[in-house]
Amino acid sequence: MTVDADLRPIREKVEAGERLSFEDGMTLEASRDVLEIGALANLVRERKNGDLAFYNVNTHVNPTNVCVYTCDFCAFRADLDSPRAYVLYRDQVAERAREASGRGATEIHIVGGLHHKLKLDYYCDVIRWIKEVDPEIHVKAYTAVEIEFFARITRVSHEEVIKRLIDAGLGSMPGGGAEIFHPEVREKICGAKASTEAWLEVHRTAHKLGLNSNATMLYGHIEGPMHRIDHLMRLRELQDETGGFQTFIPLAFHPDNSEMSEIPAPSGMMNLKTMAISRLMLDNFPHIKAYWVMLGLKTAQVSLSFGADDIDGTVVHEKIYHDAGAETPQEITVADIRRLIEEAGRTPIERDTLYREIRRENGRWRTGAKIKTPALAVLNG
Ligand code: V47
Repeated sequence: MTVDADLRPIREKVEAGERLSFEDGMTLEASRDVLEIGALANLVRERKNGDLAFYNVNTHVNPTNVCVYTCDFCAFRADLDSPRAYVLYRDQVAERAREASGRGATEIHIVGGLHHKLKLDYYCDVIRWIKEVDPEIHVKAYTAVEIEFFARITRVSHEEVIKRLIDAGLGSMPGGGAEIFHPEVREKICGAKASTEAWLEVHRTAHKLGLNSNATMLYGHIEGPMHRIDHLMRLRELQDETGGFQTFIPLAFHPDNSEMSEIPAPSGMMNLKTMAISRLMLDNFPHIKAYWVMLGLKTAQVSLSFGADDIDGTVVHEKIYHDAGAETPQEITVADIRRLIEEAGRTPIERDTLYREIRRENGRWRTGAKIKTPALAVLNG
């Protein structure tokens, strides 16, 4: 098979370590040569992270599924008076934290609905209830959409909300709620919630306050190539300014039980291509995550050669994707994760949320040094 000739100038740029332009992104999107795009992404992946593939031991807590917003893609949300509606209070959250702590989890990932009646104090308390059980566990909580909502209902600034959450024990922010930034799409699929500008501003503020965060892109629905490249360019621009993003996670749309259930889920080829293009365009993001819950274990494994260097963690209690028809298991064991990574020809390495190595001895864990990837080794001499 011959390599797509349109990709030759892009290979030259990638080999020279030059930044790709918006037009280059569109050329990648237009190409059907997924293998060459994957090979280029793999080159960048190995330059940044060698053959390491990161995972963590984590669990998810979704404090409530009640949400004032009605985003078309979401199968998780419920109305206030729905029989499916729930809110987790102190005992349930503490129980989840005890379970996670008992399993040796280093991270709890919190994301949920925007409840009509709960106040910011409740969302702070959720973090406190976890920290009371295990002060060592890292709480990665609340998307920029949630923080923007808390600021509005509390009538304080984003900065004030983030400070109060940090005070409660917040350690970092997940990347959800980004969806697609371009207004042509955002207005159609989730027009009511935080705007693109607000999402970016919340992350800018979090980075200024010393928090790291992640970023996502929900693809494979009504968006086109231009919207995806535009999305990646906006993230790259903010990362140039703050350097606070750690990981980018492309999220493949799961249509079941949503208002967009007539749209087919993106294909395996699209998933691999989007992963690889993300790696190539986001030259200033240290990590790209193949979130196995959403991709499936097999595609997540192959993604480790298409730009991804991280596959998230053990997860355990996931609702957002499973409500939308994900057929992946609720949880995988560390042994499964390590085997999956090793079979992909990579070296598994357990990390904490901030990419420090985790060392385990006698059933306890401790955080080691920041992991030395080839990119870090160059930076640190
Ligand atoms: O913001 C919701 C997406 C996100 C569907 O930061 C859907 O480490 C596909 O952001 N089909 C929440 N996607 C999950 C998220 C995340 C996941 C894993 C790791 C991290 C991280 C962040 O899930 C939402 C939305 O973009 N989503 N419904 C659906 N039907």
